[in-house]
Amino acid sequence: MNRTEALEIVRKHLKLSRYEHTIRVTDTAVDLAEYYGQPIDKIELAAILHDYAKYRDKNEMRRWIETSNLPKDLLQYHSELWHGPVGALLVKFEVGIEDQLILDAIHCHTTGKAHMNMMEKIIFLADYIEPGRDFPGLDTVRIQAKKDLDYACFLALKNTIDHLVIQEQLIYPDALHAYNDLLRKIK
Ligand code: DGI
Ligand code: FE
Ligand code: FE
Ligand code: FE
Repeated sequence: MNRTEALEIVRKHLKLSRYEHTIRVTDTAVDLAEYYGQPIDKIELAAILHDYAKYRDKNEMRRWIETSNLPKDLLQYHSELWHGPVGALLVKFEVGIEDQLILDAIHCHTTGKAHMNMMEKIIFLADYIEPGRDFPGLDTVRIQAKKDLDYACFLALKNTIDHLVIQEQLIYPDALHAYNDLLRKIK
């Protein structure tokens, strides 16, 4: 499946603003893939499809989690976290993507996880730093993205977790596992 075909598919599932975000994530991810010598076509496809399930009905997503082998603990956390894992499932069964590296990167793009591979880190980070985003501290993360990928991912997680703590929101364990894993790597 090429870029144009994949974009046509996701366009039908997204609002215009989310589709535009998807294109910016894709351009950012391809740039990082080139910079780090990673497989460009796969990373491009993962980026295009990363928010495929973003607008699925909450009850439908809950049913997918209940009836598939997705982690059941997701149901105890904010439904905003469901579109990555459910997206990976639907990209496989509706879009026909079989490549496990692509599916894994879609699965963990919101929270991260321990021991992320290059493709997972690039998708996770591209989603966070794409030029349409404006979080506090983002300039530093953008600079670090091309200096130290682990440190950039760590900063993205730290900022997100900081924000969630201040908002007194639950933190999904995979986000903490990602934070701990990256902190050990950069120390
Ligand atoms: O789908 P996007 O908006 O492009 O971005 P995303 O998939 O990274 O989702 C971002 C949202 O997910 C953002 O509002 C922060 C939230 N998030 C990330 N990790 C956690 C989390 N929310 C909770 N409650 N717990 C987490 O561990
Ligand atoms: Fe997302
Ligand atoms: Fe993200
Ligand atoms: Fe996104």
